[in-house]
Amino acid sequence: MERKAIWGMVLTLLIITMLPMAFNIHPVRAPLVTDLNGDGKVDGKDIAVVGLAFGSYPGHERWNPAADINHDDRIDGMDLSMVARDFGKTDP
Ligand SMILES: [Ca+2]
Ligand SMILES: [Ca+2]
Repeated sequence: MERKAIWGMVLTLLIITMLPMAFNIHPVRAPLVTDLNGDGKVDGKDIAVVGLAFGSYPGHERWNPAADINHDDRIDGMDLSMVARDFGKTDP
């Protein structure tokens, strides 16, 4: 009976320690999509990448697929606001 209780505790502790690890794999590895120049942080340079391609679409001379963050084939205020929202964030 006592042995069963100890195993139950060990199993509970194991689950408690393993669960956060299982859930952390994806958020930690997820790249910062608004870090457009890939330097590990979202700052004015990334805003500039969207700014340079602003108003463009596929086939346009200034089109930059990386700046189309929401993948709607338009570089507009939506993409700019997404970068602005992540401003100051760093890649974990
Ligand atoms: Ca950046
Ligand atoms: Ca877009």
